[in-house]
This record gives sequence, structure tokens and C-alpha cells, in this order.
Amino acid sequence: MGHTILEKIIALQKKTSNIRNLCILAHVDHGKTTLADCLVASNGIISSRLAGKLRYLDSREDEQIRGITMKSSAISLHYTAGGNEYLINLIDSPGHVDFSSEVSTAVRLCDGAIVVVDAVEGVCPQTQVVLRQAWLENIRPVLVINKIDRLIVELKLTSQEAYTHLQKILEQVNAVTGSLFTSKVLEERAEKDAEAQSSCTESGSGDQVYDWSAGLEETDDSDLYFSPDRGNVVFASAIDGWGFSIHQFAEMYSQKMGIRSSVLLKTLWGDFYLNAKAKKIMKGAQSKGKKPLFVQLVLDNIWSMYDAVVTRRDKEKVEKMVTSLGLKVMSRDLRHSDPKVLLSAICSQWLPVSQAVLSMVCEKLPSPAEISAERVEKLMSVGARRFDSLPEQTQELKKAFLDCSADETAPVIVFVSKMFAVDSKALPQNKQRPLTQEEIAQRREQARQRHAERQAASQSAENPGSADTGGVSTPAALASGDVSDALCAQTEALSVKTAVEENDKEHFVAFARVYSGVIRKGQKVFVLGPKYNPSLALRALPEGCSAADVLPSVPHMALCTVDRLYLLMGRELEELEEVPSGNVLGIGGMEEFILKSATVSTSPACPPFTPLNFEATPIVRVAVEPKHPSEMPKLVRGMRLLNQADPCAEVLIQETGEHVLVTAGEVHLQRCLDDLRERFAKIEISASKPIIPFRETVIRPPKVDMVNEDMGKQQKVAVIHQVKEEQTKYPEGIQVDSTGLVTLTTPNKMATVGVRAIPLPEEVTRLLEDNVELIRTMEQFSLFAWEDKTLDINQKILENIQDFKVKLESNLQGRKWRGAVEHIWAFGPRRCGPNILLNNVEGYRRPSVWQCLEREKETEKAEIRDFDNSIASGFQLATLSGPMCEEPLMGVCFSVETWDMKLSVPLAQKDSIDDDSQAAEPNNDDHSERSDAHKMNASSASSNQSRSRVEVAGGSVDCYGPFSGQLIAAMKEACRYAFQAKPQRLMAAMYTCEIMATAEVLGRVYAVLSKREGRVLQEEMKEGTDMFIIKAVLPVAESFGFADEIRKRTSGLASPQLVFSHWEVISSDPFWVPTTEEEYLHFGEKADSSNQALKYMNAVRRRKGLYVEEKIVEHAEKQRTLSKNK
Ligand SMILES: Nc1nc2c(ncn2[C@@H]2O[C@H](COP(=O)(O)OP(=O)(O)OP(=O)(O)O)[C@@H](O)[C@H]2O)c(=O)[nH]1
Ligand SMILES: [Mg+2]
Repeated sequence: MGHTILEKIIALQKKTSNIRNLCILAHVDHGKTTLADCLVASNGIISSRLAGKLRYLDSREDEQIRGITMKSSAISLHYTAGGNEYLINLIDSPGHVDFSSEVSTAVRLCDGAIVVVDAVEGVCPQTQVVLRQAWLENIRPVLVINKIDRLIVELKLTSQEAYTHLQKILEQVNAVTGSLFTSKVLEERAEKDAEAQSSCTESGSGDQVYDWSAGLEETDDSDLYFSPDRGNVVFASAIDGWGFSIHQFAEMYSQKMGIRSSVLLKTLWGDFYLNAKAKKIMKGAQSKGKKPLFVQLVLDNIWSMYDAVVTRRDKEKVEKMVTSLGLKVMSRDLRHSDPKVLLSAICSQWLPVSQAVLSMVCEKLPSPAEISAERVEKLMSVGARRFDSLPEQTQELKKAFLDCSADETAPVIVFVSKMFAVDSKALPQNKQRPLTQEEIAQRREQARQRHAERQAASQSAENPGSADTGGVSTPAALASGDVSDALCAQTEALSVKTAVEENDKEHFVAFARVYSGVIRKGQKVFVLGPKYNPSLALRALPEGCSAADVLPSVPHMALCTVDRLYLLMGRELEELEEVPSGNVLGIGGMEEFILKSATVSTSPACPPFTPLNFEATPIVRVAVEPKHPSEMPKLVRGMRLLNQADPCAEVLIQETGEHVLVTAGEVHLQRCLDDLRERFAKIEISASKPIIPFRETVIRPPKVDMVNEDMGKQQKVAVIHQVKEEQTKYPEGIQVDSTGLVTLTTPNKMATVGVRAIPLPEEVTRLLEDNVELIRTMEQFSLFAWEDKTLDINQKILENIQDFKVKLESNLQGRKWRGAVEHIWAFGPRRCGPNILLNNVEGYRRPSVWQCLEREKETEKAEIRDFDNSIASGFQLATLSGPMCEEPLMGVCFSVETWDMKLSVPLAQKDSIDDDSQAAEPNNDDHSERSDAHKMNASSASSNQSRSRVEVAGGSVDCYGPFSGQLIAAMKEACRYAFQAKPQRLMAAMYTCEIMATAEVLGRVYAVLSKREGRVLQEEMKEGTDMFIIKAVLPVAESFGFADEIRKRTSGLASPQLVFSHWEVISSDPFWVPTTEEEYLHFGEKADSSNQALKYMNAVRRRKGLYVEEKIVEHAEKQRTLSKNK
């Protein structure tokens, strides 16, 4: 990078109002990187001839090979318009679903976005996702409709048809923004209503009618929509290097035709036509069958250009056009055999896409200084916390955000959205730079000296007599000189070696943006983790302290010195001394302090930024191991680095001891494995087949049997009979009645629990899944209440909790569920999963999980029974791994119906016993269950007391271990048996996919789908094209290689993207055996041919090393040997 350009960018970084931070977002393959190439070429970083071919920002080898972007990367560009110089910090993002977390990291650092849409494919699933992401982060989008050349060359549309097609695309995009906007307006309106109601409660609003549309009418949304006349739409063909907004044509024609450009601006897009006779622009082109202005003045020009250059190759016409446009084309291009070369040579001069896009960006997107208060509050208030519940000093920082000032006094606030690995060779400090004039002069001088010395030495060797020493140069002296030379060489070699090793090390650079202040090299800053709590820290730290002081340690806060600052220039980095507010930058030397993302500030009052919105769920997991077991430490180190370098990948060690890598999809998995092999671990590794997750559930007894026949009474009897038979399978001490109630007593006979498993309605399971965050907040509140503290919860979140409760109630109707919502004891597994524990114990009232909603009411204090926690812990354990194949449960409700305790010692004697038990305590220590029980029950002091009570009372109890442990185990077992007493089913993770295919290959797509147990939900034809869009669901278990297979079978015409959507019950019963005649006929005696659930279950059991019941050889009549001469 040239010295002058760097200077220029550094100067521009200080002019906050002239900075634009933006990212390019789109569905996969819509041309983001190609467009970025054109913009990069406008700065002379790459040649304009290579723009679109190089894909400069796709710097990884696999990105180039596969042709898709896999990471977001930034580049700084400058642009001059209307006498103003702008600095554009551009971030290119990937469009493939697997990398959507990279999009989140990019969107957070920007103020605006260029949304690219393919003119042929239109709005695709990822287009909707990225529009939503931009919306959630409150950043402003502009639109580029790309690949217009495809309408001309591929679809062969006329200019009129293309106009209608483009209108449709705009409508589609606006429909998406519209739906986002409406939901927000309605939400805000509801909020306002609630506020108004609470402020004037009894003001006689009896006759008020709820008018839902009122909010929409009041709010001005015209700014939101994309429309060419508003200047936020560019039509482009990035590959051919052209693009325009209607402003450009308005200017052009206003001079030519003498019409004011403001009039043209309003009429160039829309239902207007030119009345040549009256020399007027009239409305109603469509009804009168006239050519709209846009077609006549804009599209026709482009169509005739393509016609002359590409289709007809009419040299004369081309030359005429070129001269009339006043362009210069090299004769080399004119003679080129590929017409596209000539085309892009002409178009990139006539309507350069970079000019159109960059001027739109500078005009329409906000500068960092225009950050809205709403966005700042959103960034600052984490999770359930209210902005106004933050400490005062923290709230004051809002002003710093809004000012975006680069003053000395302004606090430094920086957000790091991801860490990315850089080869140390690529770091500017390790790169060879061109020498400056002074350095060259110095070197020349040194060389001259050396030469002079050598000459002097050779002269003295020729006539030794003249030497000062008297001419005696002993061999020893010579030898010693040699030795020292050799030594020198050796040490040099050594230092080179260490330098090489140092060079091999991965360096991490933080991808960040400054929101306030100036960050400088060598500055001391606080690094705040996502869980940092400013109010706690402010209490712990002395007032007015800075990161340079010696401070007591505070959780989730670290002190660090800014090592290096970089300007991100795509494939290169440039070193900087300081970066002022409003800029995107790279920070070096933070790898010890930041795992994936963090907030960096000079003020301890700074809150951590809200976590990034990740759209993808990591779901594909594989176990990895090194090819040579001795290389395990390298693998572990490599996995740690990978974890840091990827925003979405998760690395963990499973209970089984395997090292597991969890990724968002197949392509992501491949990239992670490649990175691990070649970059982070640098060893050969082998990866297992993807580990497919399942869930276990129970269902209502089915009404039809496996051959779809109504289950007659007779069969029902048979089933009941079977259940009775199974009774004998249960171990001693467990009773199961015909309704599925399981009663189990602890080994010491002190407690008995009765549990029943009930399937939850599907909607309830979905509700639980969708509201994990709320449940977590509720859980946190209960935990605080347990410790007699209160947690301040945001009003909006409280409303959401109330809403959640109402929805649960409306979905849990019927006699069976009466009062169920009030009686919820816990959610599980991990306290927030999609299973419920119900308290149906007669006479036991415990604090409700909805406590946070009842704060004002202050109900009478409910009594918590001793060991309440043990029951809940047993439930957590049972839901974490089910009896079918130790996978988590889902959609199961465990209702505790009886819970009897036989505590024989009256409470009055407690005190004296407590004293005794102190002495008895050490005895328990060697029991293995103790530590377990302790963990589960750490917070319940009361249970400890009662435990000792029981221990002493029971006398012989000791041999069974601590009582709470026994109760946990008993509860877990009871849940498992209750689960088994119901019809059990596996649930499979499902992907949705949208496949675009032409009519010819449709049949083949269906064939692949049905082979892989996929189900087509919808099929429709894309308007204006000959493409079909098929929406389908497909089990994750069958999805590996799906995309490849589809691509191969359709010769690359259809390429699906798989997105995790939901869990689905597999209808077949894994434990089913044929009982009726028809079933024998239909499935055969073994009935193992089509039981998909059994196959899945056994595969999981086998992987986990669990017992698998299967017959290997059934009818071995004849031993088969492989004959050699066959
Ligand atoms: N016909 C035509 N093809 C284009 C145009 N722009 C891009 N392409 C082609 O579309 C393909 C994808 O382009 P990319 O720029 O890699 O797309 P992307 O949006 O960056 O893709 P991801 O980063 O993988 O999401 C390439 O083969 C380009 O040559 C265009 O204007 N017209
Ligand atoms: Mg790309």
C-alpha cells in the first residue's frame, strides 16, 4: 500500500462525519464479493481488468476453490464526491447459511449495509435473514439489484419485461422490510398503550375502541422502503462493471432534454411516459400502453449496448456508440475475441458501478456520529437488565456513544466482535518494506566500508611484511579467527531458527470498532467479558481509577495493554499508532484476554455490549482424534485456537472423553477440519462420522397399529397384557400401575415418590423452546429470591414472561392440566429445557416459578419442604439423558403425585442432634455419592440439617449414603420408569431447505429427497423465470452429502441450503414387535427392515458403548464361504 494513501486514510479517520462503516449482505452467490472487487478496484488496489475475477476479499484458498466466501473481512477505501472526501470501511460477508455467524460479527460493527439481490433469483431465504439482522442491529440498508446482465443474456427478456420483473423484486424486498417494520410499530404501540394506561388509570376511558392500525398511520415509514426515486437503489451488473442509480440518468437527460432533473427524478421510475409531441411527461403509461420512462430512457440504452456488443457484435455500431458517449476504448479491447471484455471496458467507463454504489452509500448511509439513542441503549443493556437500572456512571456513557467524540477526555469504548487468526508472516511488522532514502544511503555507506576493509585485508595478505604486527601471523591466530567466525554463523543460525519458529505462531487480531475516544498503542485498557457487571465492579473499585492503576481483581474484567493497532486492508494489515472514534480496526495482542468477543474500555463503568444475534444453531458434531496418539497435546492446542478463531464453532470434551467439534453445517465442518489440519494443529487428524443428535419423548397411546388398522379392543387387551408382563421386568421396590404411575422408595425406606410421565402438547414444547431466555431469567430470579435478594427485571421482559404464561395456560387446557401452569416446579434439563416437572403433591405448596410476576402482590410465604431441591435435581438428571439411548428428553411432563417422607425424629430434638452429627459427619466422606449430593444441594442448608437428622434417626442408614443423594437417585429412577411406562419415541432434528431447480431436473430432485426421507412441503414456480422453488424438510441424520448429491444429479443446476428448523417425532416405535397376522405379513417375522427409529436408536447406543439387543444370525442353515474360483 502506498505511503500517501495510508497517510490520506489516517487523516480521514479523524473526520467522523465523513466516515461510512458498512457491510455487504446477501444470499449466497448473489455477487457480494464481485461487487466488493469493483469497489476495491476503484481505489487502485487491484486492476480494474481483474475486478470480478480476482475476488480479492476471498483470501483463503478454499474460498477461491469453492467459490463461496467463508468469513467476513474488511477493507478501507477512500472516495471523493462533490469536493468531499470520504473514508469507507467496507466489510464483505459470507452468504452461505453455515457462516451466518460471520454476518452477525460484521453487522455489529457497521452503521449501514448494502443488501445485494440477484435480479434473477430475487429474494431468497438468506436475503430475508440478513434484512432481519440489519433490522435487529438498527442499521440502515441500501439496495443493489445485481446481475441485470442475466436478464438480457440468459433470460432474454425485453427491456419492458425486465422493468416489470425489477418492479416485482422491489416489491418482494419491500414486503420483507414492511413486515419487520409493522411488527415493531405494533410492539411500540402496545408499549405506549401500557405506559399510558399505567399513568392515567381511571380517566374514564370506557368508550375507547382499540384501533390497531392507528400506530401504523402515525409513524412515518417512507424512509424505510427501497425505491429508485429515493436514491437508495442501484441497478448493477458487477461482473460487467456497470451500475447506476436513476440520479445519474436524471442528470444526464436534464441537460439533453432540458427538463429539470428534479422532475426527472420523480418520474424516471414509475408509471410515467414521455409524450413526444407535447414534450411533456405524462402519467399512466401502463393503461395507455406506452413505454415507461425508465424503459425508454434507461433500459433501452443498456439493452442496445448488449445487443450491439454481445449479441450481434456490430463493430460499427459499437464505435458509434463509444464516440457518442465520449468514451475511449483501447483497440486491444475492440479486437478481443471475447465480447465481454469489450463490454466491460465500455460499461465500466460509461456507468462505473463503484461510482454509483459509493455515492449512494455516502449520501444515504449515516456516519458513525449519527448513531441513534435507541441503538445505543440496545447495545448497552444486556439481557433482562433495564437501561435505567444500570448504575448512574454507566448511563452517563450514553452521551459518549452519541457524541462519538475523538477528544482526549472522551472515554475509550471499543467492541471486539470476533478474533481472527493471521499468519505471522502477514503481519506488517514482519513484512519486508521498501527502504526509505535514508536507509538506502546508510546501507550504501556500510557496503563501501566493508569493501574497503576487504581490500585492505587482501593487500596485507599479499605482502605480509608490511603488516603492523611485524608480519608474523601465526596459524593459531588464523584458526582462532575462523572459530569465531564459525561461532558467529552458528549463533546466527540459531537466532534464525527461533525467528522461524516465532513466525510459525498464529497471531490473533481482534476485529473491532471504536465507539468513543481514541485508542492508542501502549494504552492500558479494561477488557470486559460478556458477563461483566459494572455495578458490582464500581463498588469494588476505587472511584476514578484507571486501567493503569493496581486494582483488585473483579470477575470478568482483565487489564491489558494495547499492543498493536492495524488498519484492515483485505488481505493486508497496516500498522497504526492510534485510531479515533467511529472506525473499524484490528487490535493485536489480545488473544490472552479475549476468547471470541469482548468490550474494551478505559472506564470500568462501561457495560459489556449485548451479545451478537446468531441466526445459526451449531448442530453438526464430530469427534476428532489425532492419527498418532502421541500428538494429542497438539490437537488440544489446535482445538483451542480454532475455538477462538471461529465465532460459531464450539469445541468441547464430552463425558465420554472424546474431543468434539460442533459446527453449523457440513461446509462449515469441512472448513474447521481443514483449518485444524493445516493451520492450528498442523497434524493429521481423523474425524468420526457426524454425531447426530436425537431427543427422546413419550406420546399418547396410538390409535392405529403399524399397518394403519384401528386398534380393536382385542389388541388393546393384548397391549395391556404385554404391559402386565413387563411388570415383572421392573426391579423390586418399584410399582407401576396400569395408568403409568410409578412409585419408588429410597433404599433406606425413608421416602417414597410417585411420578407419572405425560406427553406435552406440541405447541407447549415449542413455546418452551422459544422462550429459553425467559425461563433462564425466571430461574435466576428464583435463585436470587432463595438467597433473599432481588433481581431487577426489565418491564418489557416481565411482560414477555406474563405473555408466555398466558400462552402456556391457553395451550394446557383440559381436566388433565387443570392448574398445571401454577404448579410448575422446574424446567429441565439444565433448568431451562423443554420438559416440565409438575408439583401435584397433595398439600404441598412451594414458591411458584412465576414469583417474578407476583412481586407486588406479595403472597403469603409458601413453605419449602426439605429436599425440594433433590427432587428437582433428580428430574434434571432424568431429562438430561433418557432411557432409550441416553439422549436428552423433550416434550415430557413429569408429574410428582405422591411424596411421602418418614422422618421419625421430631423437630424439637433437632438441635441436640445437630451437635452429634458434627462428629458423625466424617464417616460419610468416603462415600462416593456424597460429593455428588453436595454439588446438587450446595445452596440448601436446610437439607443438610435434615440429612443429619435422618442419619442419626435411622441408625443403619449410613450404609445407603447421604439421604439427599438417595432421593435424587430415586427421583431419577422414578422418572425413567415413568417414561418407559408410556409409548416411547425418538425425535429427529430436521432441516428445512429451499431448492431452486429447473423443470428438467425436478424429477431427480424429488428422487434424491425421497431417498433421504425428505418431505416436500411446497412447490411453486418463481414468477418470471422457469425455475421451481421446492421447500422441503429432511432429517439431519440423512443430510450428509445431500447438497453434493443434488448438485451431481442435476449437473449443478440445483443447490440447496440446509437450515436447522425443528425436532420431529419419528412415528415408528423402536420397541415394536409384530403381534397380529397382518403385521407379520407386512413386516416379516423380524420386522427389522423398516424400523427407522430402531436403526437410529441402535446406532446411538452402539456409539455410546451401550448394550444393543440384536440377533446377529437368525437362521444359520448353511455356512457360506467365499469361493475363490468364482
Ligand atoms: N452474470 C453475472 N454473474 C455475476 C455477477 N456478479 C457476480 N456474478 C457471479 O456470481 C458468482 C458468485 O459471485 P460472488 O461475488 O462470489 O458471490 P457472493 O455473494 O460473494 O457469494 P458468497 O460470498 O459465497 O455468499 C460468481 O460466479 C460471479 O462471477 C453479475 O453481475 N452478473
Ligand atoms: Mg462472497
